[in-house]
Parts: sequence; structure tokens; C-alpha cells
Amino acid sequence: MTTENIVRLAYLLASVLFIVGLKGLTHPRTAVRGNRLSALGMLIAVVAVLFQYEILSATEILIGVGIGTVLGIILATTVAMTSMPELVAAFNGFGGGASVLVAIVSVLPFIELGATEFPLLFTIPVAASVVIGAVTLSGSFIAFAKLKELMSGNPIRVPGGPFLNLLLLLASVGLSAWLCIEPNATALWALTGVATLLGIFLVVPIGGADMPVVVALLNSYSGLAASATGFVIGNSVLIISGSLVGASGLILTSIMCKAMNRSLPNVLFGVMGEGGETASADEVYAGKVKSTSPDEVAMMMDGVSRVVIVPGYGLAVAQAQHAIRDMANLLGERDVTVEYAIHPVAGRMPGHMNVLLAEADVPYDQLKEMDEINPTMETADLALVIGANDVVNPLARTDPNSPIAGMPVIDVDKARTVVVVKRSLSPGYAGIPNPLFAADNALMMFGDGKKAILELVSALKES
Ligand code: TAP
Repeated sequence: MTTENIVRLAYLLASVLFIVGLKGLTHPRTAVRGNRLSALGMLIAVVAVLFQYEILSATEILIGVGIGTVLGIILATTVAMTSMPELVAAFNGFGGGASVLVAIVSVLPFIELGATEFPLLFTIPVAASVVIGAVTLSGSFIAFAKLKELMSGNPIRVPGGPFLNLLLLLASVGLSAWLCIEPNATALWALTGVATLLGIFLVVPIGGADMPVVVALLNSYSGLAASATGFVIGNSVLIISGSLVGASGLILTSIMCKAMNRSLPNVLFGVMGEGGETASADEVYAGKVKSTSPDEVAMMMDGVSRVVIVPGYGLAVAQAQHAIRDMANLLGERDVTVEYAIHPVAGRMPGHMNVLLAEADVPYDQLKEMDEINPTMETADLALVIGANDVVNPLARTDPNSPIAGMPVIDVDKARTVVVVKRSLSPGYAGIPNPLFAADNALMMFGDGKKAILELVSALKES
């Protein structure tokens, strides 16, 4: 078999592994295997590319793979679960940057040698790689800076606002046309600069709290840029993998928007919390909030047969997943049915709760999606809400003026008793009070999520 055929076969194998890997990611039980298969596909693709283009020797490839593996292990084991979105943002940025660089080096040397005739089938993907890649690069690093709080996470109003962006978009289209029809270095560099500015000004006005949606969208862009780069260098595996990333990123963005009952334009150009008048915290809570203690909750748990645990962002902040699993195991030993109700946007990134609970070895069959658990909420003896707020706020159902009106929520208020574990009555991401905390059947167990649940575990062991 010729080297070319081996490389083609490797590309085919890598593409199949990407697709099978993605399929694995559709269920928590198969997600880890799916991830490994995709990573193997990527390794095969990278090695095949290096052989195909004879860029590096086998030893150099192995050294590169070794360095990448060490860096990957360090990053994966040291990054805090709460910092995942910014890590993904940085990865997207690097992906976009790589597309821009590959597109530039594919065309610039020829321009400098005086070439003027390029087929449109080459220059169009070059322009697309540069525009989408540069927007992804700068937009992702602004998202990274906002999430890491290196710059204000609040929406920043840019003078000129949408008009400036429209101007930059039109300039990108004009420069792209110039580059495609009459390839030259000035158009190439100007396009890179304008698209970089466009990425910055598109993301700067968006609030830090909406960044996960933006990161998912930029992830999709990084895939589209990679796919365009695949056309530039005639590499099929890059076209396939880029399209897969582009499509899955777009699907994810749409799922996140739907789960928040917001449209993508509202996320990109609106501000979360811009609803009508809603009641103030004083009006909602005054004199109606009842607090409880771990000992009391342990006593309550004595007579229950079904407990639904609702994890939220605070569970991730407190890192309470192991404590909660221990508590669930204790209840399981007493023949109590324990289920976890997972809201699609609980936490700050897609699948946040699934990842945390999987890390603590919570059995997958105990994880229930919102749509599955809601119709059964009335038969739950106890709903234990840990560090969740917006995703259990009944205002979404009852107040059409609320900024979260229409957002599907987990109906914990319908359970016989609700215990909410959080440190105070502070609002969640949407910044609005939650009448659940003042409901007749609700009790607040104030404290850090992990500490409170560890105390509950001790109380359960003693009871
Ligand atoms: P939030 O509504 O943000 O509420 C989290 C609660 O956790 C806070 O009220 C906070 O109250 C509590 N908390 C923080 N640290 C804690 C600790 N150490 N121990 C105990 N509690 C702690 O979270 P949620 O219910 O998970 O909802 C997620 C929100 O994020 C939604 O509004 C969603 O639209 C938005 N969002 C999510 C995503 C994705 S993809 N997941 C993307 C964009 C936006 P205290 O300060 O009183 O403790």
C-alpha cells in the first residue's frame, strides 16, 4: 500500500472515530468512552497529517505527542470544575488562531513571489478561514477574560454599538471580496485586522453570565474556520472534523438558548435581566422564610420513601458532589428512592451537573432529566435543592414579567417538603428573588453546600 493510501485510510478511520465518539457523548454512561475514541481519532489524524506532509520526523512527532499529553494531563487534573468554561474558551481561541495562521501561510508566500492568479475555490476558503478564525480568536479571548474576571463581566456598552459591528462586518465582506478577486497582502492583513476587531466588539457588550452560550457559539465558529482551512489545504479530515464541531456547537447553542427560553439574538444583543417590573427581595421574603438545621433534616429523612436532589451552580462552587453521594448512599441503605433532577442549564456550562456527579460516581440511572422528573414531583416526599436557584424558581411559570418567564424549571415547589441548601438569600445568575424560599412547604438550610451536607451525613449516621 502506498503512503498516500495509508494516510487516506487513517483519515477515514479518524473520521469514523470522531462520529462514533460524538454518539458516545449523547449519554453520560458512554461519554467517557466517546471522549477517548474521539481523542484516539484525533491522534491518528495528527500523525497521518504529519506523515502526509512530511513536516516532521517520527522522533519529532513522538516528542510533540509526549509534550501535548503531559500538558493535557496537567490541564485536565488541575483546572477547577468551575473554570471549565474559560478553558474551553481558550481552546476555541487557539483553534480559530490556528485556522487564521494556516490560511495566511497558504497564500502569503505565493503572493510575495508575485503570483496573481488564484482559483476562487482556493481564495474563498482562505477569506472564510481568516474572517471566521480571527473572530473566533479575539472573541474567545474576550470571553476568557470575562470569565476569568480579568475584565468586567458586566455588559460593556461600546460607542456605536451594533452600527460599529455592522460597519466592521461590511468591511470584512468588502475585504474578503477584494482578497478573492485580486489576492494581495494588503487585503489579507487588513481582513485579519478588521475581523479581529469584529470578534472583540461582538463579545465585549455581552455579560459574563451569558458567556457559556457565547463560548458554545464560538466553538461552532472554530469548527467552521477549521473546515474552511481544510478546503484551503485540501485536507479531508479537517473538513469533516471542522464540520462536526461547527454543527454540534450550533446544536448545543440552540439547546442552551431553548433551556433558558431565550433567543440567540437576545443573548448576543440583549441583556439578561431586562424584563419588566418584578417584586423586590423584601416583598418576597419578609417574615416568610423558615430556616432549618442538618439535625432537623436528618429527622425529616427518617420517614421518607422518595427524595429528589436538585443540584445547581452552588454545588460546583462548594464541591459538594462527593458529600451528596455519601448522603444518597445512606438513604439508599434505608430503602429510600433517591433521584437527581438535572436541569439542562444548571451550573455554568452544558452538562455541568452530569460531569460533577459522574466524578463522584453517582449511578447514572439515578440521574433524571427535567422533563422526566417534573410530572412525578408531586409524589416526592422531599426535594433537596443544593446550590440551585434560578432553575427551581417558580416565577418562571407564574410571572410573565419575570426575566426568566417561560424558562422551563424543575417544579420542586410541588414536592411535599422542600429543603434548600445555600449560604444566604442572595439571588442566582438571573439576579431575581425566588419565592420558593418563602413557600409554606420550604425550609432553608443556610450554609456552604459541602459543609451543610457533611453535617447532614453525620446527623443521618447518628439518627
Ligand atoms: P444560580 O441560579 O446561579 O444559583 C446558584 C446559587 O448557588 C446561588 O443563589 C448561591 O446562593 C448558591 N451558592 C453559591 N455558592 C454556594 C456554596 N458554596 N454553597 C451553597 N450554595 C452556594 O444557579 P442554577 O440554579 O444552577 O442556575 C444556573 C443559571 O445559570 C441559570 O439562570 C442559567 O440560565 C444560567 N446559565 C447557565 C448556563 C449553562 S450552560 N449551565 C449557561 C448560561 C447561563 P448563595 O450565594 O446564597 O449561597
